[in-house]
Amino acid sequence: MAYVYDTTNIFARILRGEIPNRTVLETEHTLAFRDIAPKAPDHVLVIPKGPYVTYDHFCAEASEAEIVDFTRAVAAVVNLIGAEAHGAGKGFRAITNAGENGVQEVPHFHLHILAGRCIGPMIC
Ligand code: DGP
Repeated sequence: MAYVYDTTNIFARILRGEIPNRTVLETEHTLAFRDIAPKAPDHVLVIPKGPYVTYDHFCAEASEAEIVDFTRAVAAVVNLIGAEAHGAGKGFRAITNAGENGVQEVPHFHLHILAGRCIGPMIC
């Protein structure tokens, strides 16, 4: 599958420093920041710094270093928001929307981390 990355998307602009964000964590290959329209007390978006459109694009084309960095960053974010705000061990939901049927708004792969309250059985 050919993935076409739009360098004007809002997260690309955040990564270039053109738009401010509330950073939770930054590593060599990954940035985590608070969602502008939170759906839970803690709603963090974790994104790779590389130009990947969707989760499957990231899995197919990112380097092992990027994938490991991203995965560990997710765990670090979960720890950070759990410890800081709501007590560790309460749990969270991780969601990624991909493409038209996934109703993806921003075409740069991102994982939503939602925590701080019971999210319910499903989000759609
Ligand atoms: P999705 O539907 O999965 O593509 O969700 C995109 C999310 O991005 C949505 O929850 C709102 C968030 N978002 C959109 N624009 C901005 C922005 O400029 N800053 C931040 N922090 N979040 C944004």
